[in-house]
Amino acid sequence: MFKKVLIANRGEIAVRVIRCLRDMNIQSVAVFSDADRDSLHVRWADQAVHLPGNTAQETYLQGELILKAAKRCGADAIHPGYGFLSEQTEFSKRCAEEGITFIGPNAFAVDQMGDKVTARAVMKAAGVPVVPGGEWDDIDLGSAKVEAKKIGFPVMLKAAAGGGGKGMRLVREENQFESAFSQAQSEALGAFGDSRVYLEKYLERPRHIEVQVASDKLGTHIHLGERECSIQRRHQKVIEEAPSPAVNGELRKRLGAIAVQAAKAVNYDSVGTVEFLMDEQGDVYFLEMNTRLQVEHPVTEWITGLDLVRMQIEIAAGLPLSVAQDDVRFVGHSVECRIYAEDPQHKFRPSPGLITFLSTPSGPGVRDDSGVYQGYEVPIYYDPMISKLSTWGATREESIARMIRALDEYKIGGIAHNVEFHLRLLRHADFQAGALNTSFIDEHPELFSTNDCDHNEQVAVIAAAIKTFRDKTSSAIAFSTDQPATSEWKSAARREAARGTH
Ligand code: MV4
Repeated sequence: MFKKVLIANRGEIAVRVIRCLRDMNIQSVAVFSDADRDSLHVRWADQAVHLPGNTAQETYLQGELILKAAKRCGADAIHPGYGFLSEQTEFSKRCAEEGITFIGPNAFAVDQMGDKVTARAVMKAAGVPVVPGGEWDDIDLGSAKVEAKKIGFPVMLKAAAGGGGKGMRLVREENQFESAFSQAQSEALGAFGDSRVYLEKYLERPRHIEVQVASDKLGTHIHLGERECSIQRRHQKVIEEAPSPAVNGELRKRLGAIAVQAAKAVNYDSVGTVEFLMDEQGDVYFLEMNTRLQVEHPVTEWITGLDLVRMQIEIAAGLPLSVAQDDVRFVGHSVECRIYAEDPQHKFRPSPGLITFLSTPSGPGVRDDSGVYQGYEVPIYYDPMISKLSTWGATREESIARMIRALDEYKIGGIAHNVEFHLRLLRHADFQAGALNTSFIDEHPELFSTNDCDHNEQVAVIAAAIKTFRDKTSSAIAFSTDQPATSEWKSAARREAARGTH
């Protein structure tokens, strides 16, 4: 096993990895930017190395500086977390050259899945259902239009080098196709240096369902069930849950088998996620594979009792998977809310700044993966996610009830945040009914109204407090005519003293 691991990341995920390393008796090395000098991951790590600068580009994306730090500290492995260098094969290859283990999948698998056209082709060949569509290296407009007509409008144009919602374009009608196609090509070239685009049948209001897989370096592949991630905003997930309310035992087996097929097809050898879209008929299609640990991994940990970071580290060290498919049991239900320092009332604009007060929830079935503390200043330079609150319950109803209780307990002062917004989502009848799709937030503007009972209740409580305060102070004033108000204790003590008793 590794002796010392460097975490090439920041915030809650760096803290999450450090906690696991402590559980495993492995030394940890943090790296930090100027803005992250006082961050939690720096405090928790056994060692920390400064990377000068503030932006991600200057710091957490500087592969060579990070490798140098790892070598200097004697780290034998690097954990990339998510984002930053986690899916950059140039970096993982450099780690190998320097004799440092990259805790993640092999570069071949990452590259195959990183190119969305290749991924589609590999998945098709492996018998995995993909969205009806087509992909080309170089195609003229006329032929592309013929293909689009065959698929049937609306269609979606996507950049081969894109993913995660970048470089997508919806084409509703045939007469818009030509301009959309050339625009998509030039946009793709500008954004990714690669003009290749592909075409898919556009699915209306799909659900986003993803399957967690784990594969070791000995060729064993298992799945750990699905997560429902349909509650998103601008391709940022907001709430995730496991299991999906739209997946029964039979579909879970089928999705799991497909995800394992996908992992096998690219010789996957780490923890990873196979994303699917489910249409309104309940049909599922492969979308993309994420070749990293994901933000929402805690909900899978809750229902399986497994530690996904530990699995990832053990796999990277060459150990066989610690569980067989038949040992994996799904118990109960879990929900996760991403707590962001952003203002839902103002188009979710980021709200960095000093956290003047913080009181976080706990108790039965509650977990808070946080990267902040009271007195911490949320920097302007990075993603404004400050914590992930997750709950477990025996049923979906229980995990939601616990989440509502936990959100009620969550008190954050000094910055705008989305705790109230989460409460409105969780209390929404359609959410509680499990009637979810990727347009949920856009199609429910009432989630943004401030004139709800929550607000009125707060006004009533504040009014009652003011009245009580006034009643008390006015009786105190009655004792001492034109003197300033004196406490009733002091007044009582003075009266007693005047009477000469003890
Ligand atoms: C789609 C789609 C509908 N039809 N593809 C968005 C993120 C990227 N990974 C793929 N995305 C979509 N692809 C077809 N053929 C709708 C989306 C989509 C979406 C997908 C998952 C979660 C949220 C989404 C929000 C808007 C659009």
